[in-house]
Amino acid sequence: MILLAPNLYRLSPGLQPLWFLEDGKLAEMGAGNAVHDASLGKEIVRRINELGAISEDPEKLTRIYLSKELRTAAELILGWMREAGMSAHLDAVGNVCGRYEGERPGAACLMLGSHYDTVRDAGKWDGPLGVITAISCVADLNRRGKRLPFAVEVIGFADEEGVRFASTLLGSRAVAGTFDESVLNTRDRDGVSMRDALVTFGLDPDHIGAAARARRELLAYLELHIEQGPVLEAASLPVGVVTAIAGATRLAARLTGMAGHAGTVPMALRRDALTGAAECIGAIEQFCRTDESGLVGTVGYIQARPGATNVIPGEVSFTIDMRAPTDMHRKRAVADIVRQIEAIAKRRQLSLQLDVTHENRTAPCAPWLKEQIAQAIAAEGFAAFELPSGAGHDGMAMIDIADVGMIFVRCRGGISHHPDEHVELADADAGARVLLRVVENFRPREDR
Ligand code: HGY
Ligand code: MN
Ligand code: MN
Repeated sequence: MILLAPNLYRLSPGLQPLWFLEDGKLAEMGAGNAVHDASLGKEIVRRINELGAISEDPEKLTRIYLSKELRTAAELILGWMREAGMSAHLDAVGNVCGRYEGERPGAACLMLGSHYDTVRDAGKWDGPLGVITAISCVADLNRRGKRLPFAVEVIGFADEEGVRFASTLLGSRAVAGTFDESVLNTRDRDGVSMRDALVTFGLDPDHIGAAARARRELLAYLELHIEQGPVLEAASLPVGVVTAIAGATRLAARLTGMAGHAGTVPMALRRDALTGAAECIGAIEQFCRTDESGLVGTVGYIQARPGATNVIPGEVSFTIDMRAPTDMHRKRAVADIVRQIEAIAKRRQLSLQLDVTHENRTAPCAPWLKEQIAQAIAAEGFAAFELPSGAGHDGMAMIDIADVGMIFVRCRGGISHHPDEHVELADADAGARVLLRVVENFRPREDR
C-alpha cells in the first residue's frame, strides 16, 4: 500500500495510488471526495451521443474535414456555445469558436479546445469530449453569472485527424498562423482539392489567414482529451496530467513496378509492387518490434493498382506513421526505415517515391499549467498522475502561440480510433469538474 500526504499528490508514472490521508483518516484515492450530482457528466454524455450521430455513414461514425456532416456538426456546436452564454462563429478554416467575456471586455483569453472531426469508423469521444466539456464548463460559469478576470474561449478545431488531405492539424495550424498554403492544392481520394472543398463548405480559401490569432490574445491553451491508451485505467484513476505530446512523422510511399497478366508472367520475371510493399511493411513492423524504447510504426492505408484479381499490381501507395518518445530517436528510426525501404525497392527493381507529409516535434506541456491542473485534480480528491501522450493533439500546433496544458480522461480498455471507444459518465464528470476548477482558479503566467 502506498500512503500519500494530501500535499504530496504528485506521483511519478508507474506509482499506483491507493489511499491517502484526509483529516488523519484513510480515504480511498480515485473515488473523489466531493458529493456531486454528475450533472456536468450527464450533459456531456448526452451531447457526445447527439454529435456522434452526425456521420456520413449511418452505420459508423465518419466526419471528415469540410464534409457536409462537419458543417451540420459545426451548427450544433455553435448553438451549444450560444446557449452557454458565448458569442460564437465559424472561422476562416472551419473551426467553431466561442467567446465568454471576462470582467473586462476584450481581455486576453484562456483558450479551451479540442477537435470535432473524426477518423473513419471512429469512436464518439476522441476530440468532441474536449469541446463539449469546455462548453459545459462555460455554461456552468454562465448559470452562476460568474465572470473571470480574463475571457474564456472555446474552440473546436475542424481538422485534427488529417483524414482528408494527408496533412494533419489544419484547423489549429490556421489559428497558430502556421498553415501551409500549399496544402490548398492537395486533393482528397475523390480528386477534390482543399481549395474547392473550402468553397463548397462556404469558406474563402484566400482568407484562411483571418483565422490566425496573436500570442498576446492567449493566456494559455488547455485541452481535455480521452487518454486513448490504458495507463489511467491501470492506475485506477479517472484523470491525469499530460507531460508532453509525442512527435510524429508521416510518410507517403509509392512503389512502381510493372503490371501484367497473372497467368502468363513467371514469378522470377515479375516486378510486383504489392509484394514489394508487403516486404516493406513487414520490415517496418520488425524494426519497431525489436526497438525497446517505445518506437511505434503503422502502415494504415494501402492502395494497389490497377486492383484486379488477375493482374499483377503495377503500382502501390501506402502511408507510414512513426512515433517515438524523443524526437532524436524518431528521426533516427525514420532514417533507418527509409534506408530499408530503398534497399527493398532496389533489389526488386521497383521505383520508389517517398514523401514526408507531416512532421511534428514533441510538444512539452508547460510546467506552470501542469501544476495548476495537478492542483485541481488533487482538489477533486484524485492523485495527480502524470503521463505522456503518444497520440497527437492540436496543442502541437498551438504551442507556437501559447503555452499548452492537457488533461487526460480515462477511456475503457484504452481503446480509441475504434467504435468501441468509451468513457464512463462518472469519468466525463470528473474531467469536467477538474477543468472547471482549473478555469476558475486559473492564474496567468507571472510575466503576463
Ligand atoms: O493520430 C493521432 O495521434 C491523433 O489521434 N490525431
Ligand atoms: Mn484521433
Ligand atoms: Mn483527438
